[in-house]
Amino acid sequence: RKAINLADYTPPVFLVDEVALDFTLDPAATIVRATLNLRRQAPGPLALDGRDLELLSIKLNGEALGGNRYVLTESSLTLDDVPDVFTLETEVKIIPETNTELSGLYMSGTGFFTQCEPEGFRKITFFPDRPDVMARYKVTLRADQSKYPVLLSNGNNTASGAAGTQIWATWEDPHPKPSYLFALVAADLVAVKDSFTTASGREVALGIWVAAGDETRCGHAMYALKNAMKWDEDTFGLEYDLDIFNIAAVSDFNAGAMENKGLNIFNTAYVLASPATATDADFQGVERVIAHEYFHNWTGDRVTCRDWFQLSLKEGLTVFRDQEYMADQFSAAVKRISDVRSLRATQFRDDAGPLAHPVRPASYLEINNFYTTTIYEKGAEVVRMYRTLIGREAFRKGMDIYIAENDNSAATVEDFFAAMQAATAIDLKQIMRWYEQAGTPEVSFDESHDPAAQTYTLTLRQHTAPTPGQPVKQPFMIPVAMGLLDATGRDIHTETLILAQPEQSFTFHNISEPPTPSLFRNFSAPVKLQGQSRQRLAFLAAKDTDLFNRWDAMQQYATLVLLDAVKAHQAGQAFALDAGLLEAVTATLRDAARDPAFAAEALLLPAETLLADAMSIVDPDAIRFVREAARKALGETLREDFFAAYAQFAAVAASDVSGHAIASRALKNAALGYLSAAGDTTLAGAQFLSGENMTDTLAALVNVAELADERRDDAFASFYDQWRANALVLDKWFSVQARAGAPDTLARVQALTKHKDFDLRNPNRVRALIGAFAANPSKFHEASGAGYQLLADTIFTLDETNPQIAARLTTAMGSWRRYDTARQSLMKAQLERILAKEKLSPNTYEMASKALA
Ligand code: B3K
Ligand code: ZN
Repeated sequence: RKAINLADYTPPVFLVDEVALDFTLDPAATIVRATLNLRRQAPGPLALDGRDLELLSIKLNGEALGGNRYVLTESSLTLDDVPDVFTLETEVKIIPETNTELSGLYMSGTGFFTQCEPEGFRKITFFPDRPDVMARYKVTLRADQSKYPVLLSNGNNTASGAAGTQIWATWEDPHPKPSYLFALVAADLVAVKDSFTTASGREVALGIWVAAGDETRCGHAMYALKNAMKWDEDTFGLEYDLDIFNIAAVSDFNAGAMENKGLNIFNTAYVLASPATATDADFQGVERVIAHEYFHNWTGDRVTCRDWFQLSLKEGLTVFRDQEYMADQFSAAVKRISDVRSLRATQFRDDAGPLAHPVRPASYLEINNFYTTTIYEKGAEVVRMYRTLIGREAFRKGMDIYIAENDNSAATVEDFFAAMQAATAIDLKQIMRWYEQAGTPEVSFDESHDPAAQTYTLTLRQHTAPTPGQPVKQPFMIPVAMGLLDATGRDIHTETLILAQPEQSFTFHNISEPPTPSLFRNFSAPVKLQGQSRQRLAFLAAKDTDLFNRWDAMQQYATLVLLDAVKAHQAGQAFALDAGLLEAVTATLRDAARDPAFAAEALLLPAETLLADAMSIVDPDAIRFVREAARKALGETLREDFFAAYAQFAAVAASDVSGHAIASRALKNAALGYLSAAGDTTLAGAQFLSGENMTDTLAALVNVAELADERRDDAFASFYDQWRANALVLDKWFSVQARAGAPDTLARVQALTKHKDFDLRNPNRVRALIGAFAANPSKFHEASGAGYQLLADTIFTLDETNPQIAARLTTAMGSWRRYDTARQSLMKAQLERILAKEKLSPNTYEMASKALA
């Protein structure tokens, strides 16, 4: 198992200018004929990647080659003696129906689909399967008309025809692209069609291809696509560059979606949505992912990555773009709050454990393991910091330069840096450390006020703990968007400071009274701010003009209070509700009508996982006990207010998915959660029964799931009866049960792994049951270790069919060192058991071995 290192990068020996592919599609034996026009760039042999390919014939400039002219291994085809410019033709056989990895060409439901990023193309044909080889593609597909009437690939459909029972179609993509952006679909699908006129007046034909019957659930995806196309024109001046844009939905998919040029392939979960079947969060997920993949057309496809170490160059930037898009649709503050909530829950956690890696890793065994929240979400934070540091105008200029300078080429993080640097006079050099060093900086502060001089001095310090392979950290360049508040909560000064040294002092003049600083407004850097007193937090929670920091102060306050309660509980003391927390929740609730979306976020207590991350030895049972006790106490104390809020926000139509309706439901369901925690379960039961809206039905079910009695069992039985035929809704049925805090959750999950609708071959189903269970903060960590055993058993079996998903599940045990010694040894034993498995995939090997290191 050999590591690939960034430092070893060498440019390709041969480039491919054009490639013609001809597919005769058959589940058991697909024939792929490839014609490559190759051009030498450097001395050396021609080495092509290829896996699971049966080579049938090979020709160089039209002449058939004998076995003595090439060397074939498990993963490559090498030709030593080749000219500088030539044509290579290969013919291979592949077997889509046995491809369970869902990488390359595979079968799902009604047909053939591909997933080539990052290294799936080498399972289709012999090719230099690396993103810095960009070629123009001409693709012909041939298939049985009765089974696969729809034939799609990248670019434009230039010819089609029929021959007997077969049909064929030729697609040509005028834009050079890396092999990972190749795609084909051959299936029995129907299209929802529309069109979009670009800013310069070109007409683009839009198609969303789904299984018959699903057309009624494509409206939101189509709306989002057109909206995103317009937004990218308005915001970044980026126009779509082909005459056709197709999206095809597939139910077996490892990721959320894929940005193949002109032919995005989507997990059905991010296409299909109707108010009866999808929650408001699902609707937002569809919109976000549709926008994200569309935005890749420029940041990913037109400008791609030189190598996979640069993955964040396209992913971090495109996540930033989709975040900005979503912020422009609803409430920017609420969007920021929910993004930061998940960054802290996932990326901060990874950054603090054995799997921590920089935004640009220096080394990997298996690139599929690096599609992480660090590459994506922390990468987006780095892009955001560029903008915070240089300002919106310069950032837009930097984007224009980046696109213009790197169009139709494979770029690096340095190219992005150079474009931004060219747009500003601020020296950005030190920002590169965010790409190179892993770990979450901790920032602390001291302050002093001099009444005579009327100055206020703020001293900021940064420190970053060691991460694997990086014992000593250099200081980061940290933008600190801040304000100084007077005693009434008014801003007396606002500024963005730059903290670039281990310690730096900033003096502010004309400050007559000691102010209250509000630091890292709108989360201006992915750091942990330490040392805020409760009193300060309570003041900021009530007064800060920055909505994000108001929310954050309340979360930090609640975290401190709940962590104290955990200590008290561990010491055998009874739970007592903190008066300040009660006051803050009361104020939020009574003021909810002003901004219900914000209030719904502010009413949520910090997640169990966040509390866990703040403890030196995680006590999952105490955390759960305390958090539930707090919810119950708040629900009981504020019963009248929660009932009033529930009633006040209940009046929205089931079919309404406007921002206003989403916010109202969020607030109503937050109230429902507290009332259920306080024992008022009839409300949840009634809401479950009356549901015509999946957000409401599911919110009710989540509360009913906590009751370990027949009310729960009846609800799940009736939900199952109603939705058994709808895979995406059935996923929710599995996942709510796996996430429940009820005492019998583990046993129920064990039973569900044997359910007839549980299917290890379907990644959505695996994530819905096993992924959700592994994220259940208390039940997965049940002291017996049976939860770990269940996860490891799944990984064991899954590794043989789908190593990508198996490796992903393994990360759930990455934080094993944070638990008590008993749980530590139980998790460690399972990781060791996985590692000892015969024929373990490199994917899972990398995650298990790094977790144990
Ligand atoms: N680029 C794809 C992810 C591919 C995942 C490969 N394991 C989707 C996206 O980020 O837009
Ligand atoms: Zn992406």
